[in-house]
Amino acid sequence: MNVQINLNRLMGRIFALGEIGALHGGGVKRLALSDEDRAGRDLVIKWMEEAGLQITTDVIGNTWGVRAGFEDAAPVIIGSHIDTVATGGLYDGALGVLAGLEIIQALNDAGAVTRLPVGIAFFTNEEGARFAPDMMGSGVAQGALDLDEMLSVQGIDGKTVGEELLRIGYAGKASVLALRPHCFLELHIEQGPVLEAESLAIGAVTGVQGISWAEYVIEGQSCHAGTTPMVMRHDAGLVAAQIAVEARAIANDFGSPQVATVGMFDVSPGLVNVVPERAVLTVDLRNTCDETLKKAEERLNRAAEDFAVAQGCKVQRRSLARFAPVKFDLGLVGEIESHAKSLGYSVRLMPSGAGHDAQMFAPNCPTAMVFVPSKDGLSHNINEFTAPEHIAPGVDVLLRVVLGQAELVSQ
Ligand code: HGY
Ligand code: MN
Ligand code: MN
Repeated sequence: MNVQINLNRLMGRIFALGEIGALHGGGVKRLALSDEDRAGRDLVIKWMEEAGLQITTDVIGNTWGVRAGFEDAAPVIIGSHIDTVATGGLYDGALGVLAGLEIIQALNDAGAVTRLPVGIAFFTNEEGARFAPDMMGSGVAQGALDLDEMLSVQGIDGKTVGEELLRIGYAGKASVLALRPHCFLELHIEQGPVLEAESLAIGAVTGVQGISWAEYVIEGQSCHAGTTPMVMRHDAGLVAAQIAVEARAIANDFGSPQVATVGMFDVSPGLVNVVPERAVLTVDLRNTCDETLKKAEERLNRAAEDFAVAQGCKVQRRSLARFAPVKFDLGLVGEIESHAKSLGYSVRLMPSGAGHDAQMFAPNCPTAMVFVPSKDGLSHNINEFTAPEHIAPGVDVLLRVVLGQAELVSQ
């Protein structure tokens, strides 16, 4: 088969995209709909144009480029995201988009004809770090999230999705559900320790665990740190800390795969000699079992109420994201596993701990993901790293699944 991946070209593009939003000391910050995100989008679209793709942008800024097939039919789509968290790496999301572009380029270089069109896509705000929830663009594109509701979401800096989409010039014309793939495939770094710990090359991903994000706002009363007796205090900071400790206790009591994270924690006025009158924290709970995740949510919410009452404070909970666990297409997962084996790569089935755009496509078309190892299991960290020799097997396997699904007619 002379459809050959050019690993150097792919790595060159990963590093070039990584220049956009590069942080001093390494890592990348390309928060959704920021100037850096716009620049990253512009660069990937330039590469899509150079590859001769038919490019579309939809009403929430999702963008895809399609290479014509022998038949004018639903395309095989390879997608992911190019937005990052504030302490992001070069590979989370970008690898999936640019590996798709590399596969397109390899098809072009070989003059290959596929029966079905093949396309690549990047989705708006996969991370959810600036605007919650995550997987926002792909969720809207696949009917899981309401467009108007998402356009009005206010970010951590007070701007709305709709305003920022217009500002960066990516409020497109294509409607929700305009992207209807034959199947959806995503290559992604594992972002955890499993493949590296087991010295495996490929993860054939069986699905994505359930995700629950909530914001807790606690209202207490500021008072003098020195003169106010402890029994008279309504300390919002204490209640927030108790909620944070309870979140960890839930993860410890439930055991793996239950995880709990307090990612944002803020007390005000935040002064050394003032008892906090207000506190805000976020709690990210995840589990592969939705029933258990619900139990974790219920226990945390009960505890939050009890802590607040005990301190004479008020607590408000706002849901920021709630996605049930998702299963990927068994046939496609099997193809990933068998291609990996026939190529001589070690492979295992595994669930995804992280959320991904693929999970939004799973209800609507056959969908699956390929994982490659993350060094030290690190991601959402500026030291995120996957060596080129660990990327290559993932692209190899993805290429074969794409060729199988799109059906190579000639080359
Ligand atoms: O939070 C997640 O799992 C993904 O990185 N958005
Ligand atoms: Mn990602
Ligand atoms: Mn991420």
